[in-house]
Amino acid sequence: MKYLTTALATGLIGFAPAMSFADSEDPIVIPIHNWSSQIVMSNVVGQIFEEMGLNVEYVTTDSQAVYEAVRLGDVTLEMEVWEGAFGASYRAATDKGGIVDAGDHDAVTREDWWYPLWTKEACPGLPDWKALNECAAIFATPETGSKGRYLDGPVDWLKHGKERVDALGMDFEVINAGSAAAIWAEIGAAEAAKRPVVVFNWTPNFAEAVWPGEFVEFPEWEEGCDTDPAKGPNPDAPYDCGNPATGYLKKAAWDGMAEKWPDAYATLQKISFTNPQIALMAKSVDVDELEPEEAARLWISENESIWRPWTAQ
Ligand code: TMO
Repeated sequence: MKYLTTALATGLIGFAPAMSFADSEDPIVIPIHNWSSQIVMSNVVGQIFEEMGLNVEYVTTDSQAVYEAVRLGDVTLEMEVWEGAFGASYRAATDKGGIVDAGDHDAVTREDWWYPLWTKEACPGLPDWKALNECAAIFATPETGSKGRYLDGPVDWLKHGKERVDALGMDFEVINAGSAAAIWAEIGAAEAAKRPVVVFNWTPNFAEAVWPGEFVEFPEWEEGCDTDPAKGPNPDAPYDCGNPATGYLKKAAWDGMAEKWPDAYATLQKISFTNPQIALMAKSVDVDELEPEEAARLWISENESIWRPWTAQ
């Protein structure tokens, strides 16, 4: 009664958000990783949940270990399950139980070896991987000796660059970047002199609007290429294929989420971002230099007609 009186007196009831009486007041735990679109999108979703009157907590986690954390309910969901980087960890967690598929985003994804278009002037046979390999010497650096330098992603993205180089007998040395920013710095440093460079990249991302470029075409991905040596051109080794060229981008959740936060789970299932939306989330941080929370607030304020319907029960 005291609460009600106070609430009436301060006019709070009239302005109360669409409070969810069914959902738990415990915080929904949202994991944050090391690339910009995932951080911005996770904040967007967290802010949507807060608009619904729910509590949210963010934790920085390893992008492979997170699937075990979701399965155990230590974190509640994952907003960006990229098929190329995380399909194997997601499948492994699914096989153990405790993690559910909360639906795919509209976005179609690709993650693989990539070069800015000027690289093709020095290696005209691109994007074919065999042509790239014949050009390996133009990518050589003091660090890699006679071999070409390939800058792979940070180790937790587990791109298996080394395994691929071995499986396909390539004259490249794989170097893991310490962060996504190191990849953009490598491209930027090569730009003025139009120096050939090959790095890990992905789409949707901001990079495609900044540096026109192409993915290297490796032997086409087939299911099981990362586990079954028989798949792909080398009968004796796994990882002898490119990553999926039209991969999924999935949302995943702890299987207890639907019961503990039913409204939030229903909203999560409806959430779907497109390639341009995700590229813009990355740009807001990597080019426009907003803080991810700020970028998310901006997205929320400019796109209410998109996200509000996701919250309707
Ligand atoms: C996981 N990533 C989108 C950076 O390839």
